[in-house]
Amino acid sequence: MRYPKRRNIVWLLALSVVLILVGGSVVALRVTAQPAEVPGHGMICTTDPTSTFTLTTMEGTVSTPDGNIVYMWGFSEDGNPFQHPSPVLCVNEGDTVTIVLNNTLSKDVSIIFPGQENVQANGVPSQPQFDGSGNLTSLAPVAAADGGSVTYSFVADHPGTYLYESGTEPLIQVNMGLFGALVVRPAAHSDWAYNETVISGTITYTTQFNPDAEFVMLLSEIDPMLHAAVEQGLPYNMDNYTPRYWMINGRSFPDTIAPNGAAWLPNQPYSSLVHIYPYNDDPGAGAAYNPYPALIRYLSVGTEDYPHHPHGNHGRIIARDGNVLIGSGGEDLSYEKFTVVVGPGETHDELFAWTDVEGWDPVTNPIPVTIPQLQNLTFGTFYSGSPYLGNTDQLPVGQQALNACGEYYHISHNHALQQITAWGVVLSGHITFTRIDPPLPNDCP
Ligand SMILES: [Cu+2]
Repeated sequence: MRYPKRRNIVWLLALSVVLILVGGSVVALRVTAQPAEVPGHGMICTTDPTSTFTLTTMEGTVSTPDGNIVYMWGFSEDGNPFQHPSPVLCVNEGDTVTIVLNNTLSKDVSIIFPGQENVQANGVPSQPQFDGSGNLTSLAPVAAADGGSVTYSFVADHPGTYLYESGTEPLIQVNMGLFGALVVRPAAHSDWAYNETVISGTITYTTQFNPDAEFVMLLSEIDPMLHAAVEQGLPYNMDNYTPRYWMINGRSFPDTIAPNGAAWLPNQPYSSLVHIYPYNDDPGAGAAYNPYPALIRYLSVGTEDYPHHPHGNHGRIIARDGNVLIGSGGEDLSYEKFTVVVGPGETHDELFAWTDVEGWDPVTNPIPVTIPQLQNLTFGTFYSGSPYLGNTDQLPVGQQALNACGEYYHISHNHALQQITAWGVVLSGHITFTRIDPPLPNDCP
């Protein structure tokens, strides 16, 4: 899944038309118009054959679900317009990664790459910067304000999920949006998260995942008063720092579940809907055979722990901060978790599969309770009218239905409930959904 490095009108129009036609949700969505495929959901990688990226600092705005517009900064790649968050850069283990930072802002900016070793800046080791009085001014050499440039490079030695972010006034600049995700894929297995195999008794454990089900959850927060002060060039007392918005991949719920590239979110291209279908390890199951889990890459640039919990099934944490969870003797240290607590600056990789444990079926295995009559039910717009996966049924007259094909939806959210708000509006912020489609083949859009 590659993100086109140069967008054009034709591509955007074609995407808009396709998104409208399919109602916006979509494992099967494949944009055939040039220049590249853009899936409706799932991680969108920005790649380059030589792993060379030109990041330019940009000003822009994002919209929030309470109707607000917030001034932001961001890194845009290769002449693209402002986007938030900055692009997901994907490289392969062993690549020499080159990042050319061009700074258009009126403040010095730098980039740090937590987890990468021997980072060079303009050919010399990237190190913290100090002024003449010995005060720390930046965690890395800067691209000077108003047109400066600096080139960072490193060898991506370790597969994993990492951040890249501003190392200059990071409390302000990261909150302003100068951050993104960096994914390093194992050289030998692009569909494994890490190289290692663990054999524990009769169980062989690898980090192989379904490449059509790879997701990023980049968690962040915004203090809009800080952003207003920066926009107006005014000082801001960071003692007053108060986040009001919480974002996943740069959007607050319900925008989080809109597709990648949604036309009404022109600067916020990344969906965070986890769109999967049931786990099935029976090789005789035909198209329903789905033996590899989804991979969800959690990252946080917030200022406090975010206890994120996907409902429906536990996930298996396989790595933290780019370190696969294997002991020194090769033992499997991965663990199942209901709530993934992602601390500031951390990354957690999770394998996630939805298993149809009970296998309820209206004919062969009906639910052993009487379903109340229609007029005695209340339900949300994502209910299909039937409790059975893949079935749709009658809804009350006038009920709006956003369910497409009898799929299930599970909420997936931050359990610090004050953070599922948008400046006081409840049920926003750090919420997204897991969408489980009926097994393939299905007629889901
Ligand atoms: Cu919950």
